[in-house]
Amino acid sequence: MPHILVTIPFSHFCEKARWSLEAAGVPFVEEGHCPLVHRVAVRRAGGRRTVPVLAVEGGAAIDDSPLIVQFADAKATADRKLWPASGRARDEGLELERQLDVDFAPHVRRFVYFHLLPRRDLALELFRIDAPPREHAMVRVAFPVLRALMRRFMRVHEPGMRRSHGAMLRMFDAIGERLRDGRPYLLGDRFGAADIAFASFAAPMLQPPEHPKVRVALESLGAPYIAAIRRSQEHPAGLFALRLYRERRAAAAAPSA
Ligand SMILES: N[C@@H](CCC(=O)N[C@@H](CS)C(=O)NCC(=O)O)C(=O)O
Repeated sequence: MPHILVTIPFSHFCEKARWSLEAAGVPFVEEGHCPLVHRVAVRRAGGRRTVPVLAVEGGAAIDDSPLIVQFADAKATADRKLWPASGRARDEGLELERQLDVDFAPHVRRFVYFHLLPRRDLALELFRIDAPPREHAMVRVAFPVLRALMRRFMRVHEPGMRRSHGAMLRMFDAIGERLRDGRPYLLGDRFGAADIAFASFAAPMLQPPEHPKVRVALESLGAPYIAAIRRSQEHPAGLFALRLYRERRAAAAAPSA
């Protein structure tokens, strides 16, 4: 059996794991699920609660994206490594990843869910992506309950959304600042895991056309979300992430020679 990546396919944490495995050239099969129902699959795969979970062929489950990235990095050949081998650059990269995981990704998610969850049609369209049809049918029926639970678990409300918007913009500025010296990637000259993490987490605010799972017609999103996307797309950090999707995302997905 190959490695299996259990996901909620549209999730930005899952995109980070998927892109990392692909960039490292680690083959895997993805198993997508709908939100909340995913917990059954997560448990079955040996994880605790969240996706992504990588059920390693013949091994234990890895249920945290930084550890999945480290697994991918360990398997990668020298030309596809995701982290510098050692030293200051590696520590700096791991610290940046931690900041993105903690201080950025959850804020993007809360901002997006605040605008998305009132829209049953759109939310269900996203939940449908690569999910088992039976699961999606269940989620359709249970949508009002599911939505209430998601709002509660992620504290999706107006003041929270505003705080998250501020935190998100601060990270865009910090990333823009880091790139001001003209470096092509976050740690310098080499593309790697920090770039993948930022681009994956920023994707819901940028809607890059190269995203392997999510295709949303921008016009369907509602004015405040569209305005935030437009601003992000013009921000230096947004332009950087869009470039990574354009230049690196399809290449990562292509089977290695
Ligand atoms: N620290 C985890 C966080 C992953 C995470 O928050 N995953 C979300 C999807 S975006 C999740 O599974 N949420 C559902 C839940 O908490 O039940 C990682 O980096 O893998």
